[in-house]
Amino acid sequence: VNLIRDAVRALTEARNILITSHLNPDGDAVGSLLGLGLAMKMNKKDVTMYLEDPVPRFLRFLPGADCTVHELNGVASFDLAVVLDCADIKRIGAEWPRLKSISKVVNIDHHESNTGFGIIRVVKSLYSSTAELIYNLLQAMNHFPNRDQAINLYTGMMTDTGRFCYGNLNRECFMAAANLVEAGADPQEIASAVYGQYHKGRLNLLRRALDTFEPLSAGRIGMITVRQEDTIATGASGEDMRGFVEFAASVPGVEIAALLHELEVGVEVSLRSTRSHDVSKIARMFGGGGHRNAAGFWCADNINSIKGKLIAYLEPLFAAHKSNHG
Ligand SMILES: [Mn+2]
Repeated sequence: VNLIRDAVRALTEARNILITSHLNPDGDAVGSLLGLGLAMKMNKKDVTMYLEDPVPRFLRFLPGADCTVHELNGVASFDLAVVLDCADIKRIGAEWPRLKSISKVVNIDHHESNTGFGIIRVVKSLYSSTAELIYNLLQAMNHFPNRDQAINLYTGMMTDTGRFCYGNLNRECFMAAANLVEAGADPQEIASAVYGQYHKGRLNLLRRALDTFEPLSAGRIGMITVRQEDTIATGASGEDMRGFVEFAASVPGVEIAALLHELEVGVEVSLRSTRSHDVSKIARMFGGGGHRNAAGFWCADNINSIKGKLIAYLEPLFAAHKSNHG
């Protein structure tokens, strides 16, 4: 079944297209939204690029970022909605019920846990990123990305592969990235815009965060904790914590890394797996989601109670895996 062909037909036939992605948007959400949105605008479509949350500061360099809208009130009706990078339609936020009134919903995603919403589903969990899927979709439309579109798609691929380091990479992914570079995406410029943003507050926050590193369960869990007082004292924000959990994951012996970020209400938990453990399963247990190697969830508990629950959940998993370590 060529589902990409169905999506191509729907996009070709549509006139008013709503394109959207998830809350707390990351590089793949914004990059694939803008990559597809700008390409459809070029194809003379009426395009609304909607995100409930604002584009985070580190992604505002992306061409078209200022064309995103953050509310749908008063916006005309749509004959097609494209939902990107969302395992569940509710991930787009409060406006999700509005999509029921749109005759065609296309679901384009690479989460293994995708619920299968939408009349057309391009859900391929082997892909590095939704941006890579969009690249393939555009190819199937005989649309070769221009520079602005290439920058967006390249950014989506780069961020969802941890700067081309994770296990979700293959030849096709690098070939797509190479073609995007040829179309005008500058790897150095993009990497420096996304990752070269350690302002003083963020550096201070990182120092505090690293100080909290704790090896738990005989070093198989690496935990980093950021409390509210740390963000307040350093003037840093939630997006400044991106990448922190990777430091815990890079400690030898750590199989699962966790970053616990205390919010005004509850705690946001980011998980990374460096081996065979599937952290998306753990995240789903706590009402969140993600991928095998990177996932997350929000929990109403306090830090100590979440820590206890995580350890209680993980220790039996480690016991089951013991034989692998001789
Ligand atoms: Mn993604």
